[in-house]
Amino acid sequence: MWGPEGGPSGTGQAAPSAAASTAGEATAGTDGVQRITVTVDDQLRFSPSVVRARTGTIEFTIRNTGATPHTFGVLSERIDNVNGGDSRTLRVTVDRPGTYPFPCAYHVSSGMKGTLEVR
Ligand SMILES: [Cu+2]
Repeated sequence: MWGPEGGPSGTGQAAPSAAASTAGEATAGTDGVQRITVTVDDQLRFSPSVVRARTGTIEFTIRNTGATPHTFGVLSERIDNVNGGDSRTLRVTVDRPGTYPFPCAYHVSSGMKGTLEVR
């Protein structure tokens, strides 16, 4: 039985899997490296799930605030494992504008995949 706010036409909260994708912009430091922190947790998604950057070197910090381990891979670079509570960094240099997926190898079949958009 649906609660007072539930049901298909209810006004209750959306299911976690229906969470909208979020976008973030990598910010260039004085050294020219563009940096962004991507948070992962037990929701099996990247936040932000869309990372925007310019061509050049991009440094991702993957911060796992949950308990579930994840991986992070983009182009030919990869962090094999980020345990709960850990942070790991990965640098990648992108020469060409384009759209590059960054899946979690453990959970890509559950939809855990983000996108790097390079312009
Ligand atoms: Cu994962």
